[in-house]
Formats: sequence, structure tokens, C-alpha cells
Amino acid sequence: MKFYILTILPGYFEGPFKVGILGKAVERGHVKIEVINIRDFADDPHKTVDDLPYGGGEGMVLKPEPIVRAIESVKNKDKKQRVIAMTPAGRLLNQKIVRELSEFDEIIILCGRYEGIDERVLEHFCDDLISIGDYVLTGGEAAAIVLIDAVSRFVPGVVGNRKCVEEDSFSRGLLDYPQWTRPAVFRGIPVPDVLLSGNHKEIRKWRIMKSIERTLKRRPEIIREELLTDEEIEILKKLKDKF
Ligand code: 6GU
Repeated sequence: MKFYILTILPGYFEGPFKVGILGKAVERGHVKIEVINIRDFADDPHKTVDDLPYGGGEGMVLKPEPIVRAIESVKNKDKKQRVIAMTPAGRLLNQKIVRELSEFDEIIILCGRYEGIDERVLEHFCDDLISIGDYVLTGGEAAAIVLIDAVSRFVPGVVGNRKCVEEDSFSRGLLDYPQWTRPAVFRGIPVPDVLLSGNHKEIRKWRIMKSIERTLKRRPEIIREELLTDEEIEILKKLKDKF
């Protein structure tokens, strides 16, 4: 899977893809990242990428010409590509969208800055507009890293254990169950007894219960009963009465 990042802040991406699971994925060639400086496609001596907004108002708007030339420089009809603009005005990213995007060969990500991007770019040269949440960032760069991280997990070879990818929170509308490790007592706080019992049937059931319990408490809106097993639905019904 290849990601092109179109940005006016190429320096932003110097660190994140060198470390951790993503760093390893890039090193092994499962994930390819190419950062493109939009400013390289400006055609005036000052390398201008922004201009005043028509109609007046605060801030500057990214000009269409350099961005569209940058997009066209990476377009390739032989690849299954998606052009995505990162903007708080986009649709909200979720795990379903992440999984769908992982089916493409190449994703071209346009990072917004300043007050916005000329609407003609978004409407006529992008396939999708994506936001990562209901808050405002100084630009789309941090959001692009979030998107690449989440999509890369679905690329074969990136996450060692496929089961981890498929069974994670959100794939079935339940938050993950909580985890503990040694020591058995930390600053007087013990690990739940059941986890030390060695009774794997009990542990499995207890984990389902904790998973449903914290989802009801923190994110009740993500629960999708149609994706749950009969056992889970039964536990859900019992716990619902408590909340
Ligand atoms: Cl994609 N961009 C910006 N600037 N702010 C955001 C965002 C994106 N998603 C949430 N907030």
C-alpha cells in the first residue's frame, strides 16, 4: 500500500514513519510513504501557495493551481487510487471507512492548512473529504498520520497477528476488555481474582462482561446487537438493567 502525502509542511512527517510498527512496515516495504511538497508546484518566483479569500474574511486559502498540479503528478490510471482531503468539514473517520480504504493500491492525502482549501479542488479533484473528529487542528497533517496509521493496520504483514486486527474494538461494536500484567498487586491495587484462577471458561465470560460493561458506560451508541453472539446479547440484557 502506498500513501502520497501532499502538504506545505513536509518536515512534519520526518519522524512518525521511522518508529514503531509503522516504521517497521515502511522498512519492510509493506507500506510506502511519499511526501510531496505542494510548494514545489507553485509557478511564481515566490512559490506562493495561498491567497486571500474571495468575499473577505479571516486568514488565507490554499490556491488551487499548485495543489492540482501536485495531485496530477502522482495520478496513475493503472493503480486503484483514492484522493482524500483531510479537513474538519469532511465526513467523520471510522473503522468501516478505514477498512474500505485499505482495499486501494494508493491513497493520495491532501493536508489542508490556513483557513481552508479552494472549494474547486475539493469538489472536482478529490474523491473524499475526511475529518478525524469534532475538534479543530491547525492543519490536516496530524489527521493524515492518524489515517495512515489506522489503514496500515489492515495491510497484510504490518500487524503480526491478523486476529488482533479483525477482533479489535469497533469491528463488532464493542470496546476491548481491560488488561493487566504483573505484578499481581501494584501499590496495593490487586489484579481481579478471576484472571489468576486459571479457569479459562470463566475468564472468557468475564472478559465479555467487562467489554460490554465499559461499552455501555462509555460508548453506548457504538453497540450493534446484530453483530453480537447470543451469549453476548444475554450479558448485554442483564447489564443494561444496571445502567
Ligand atoms: Cl482532517 N483537519 C483539521 N484541520 N482539523 C481537524 C481534522 C482535520 N479532523 C478533525 N479536526
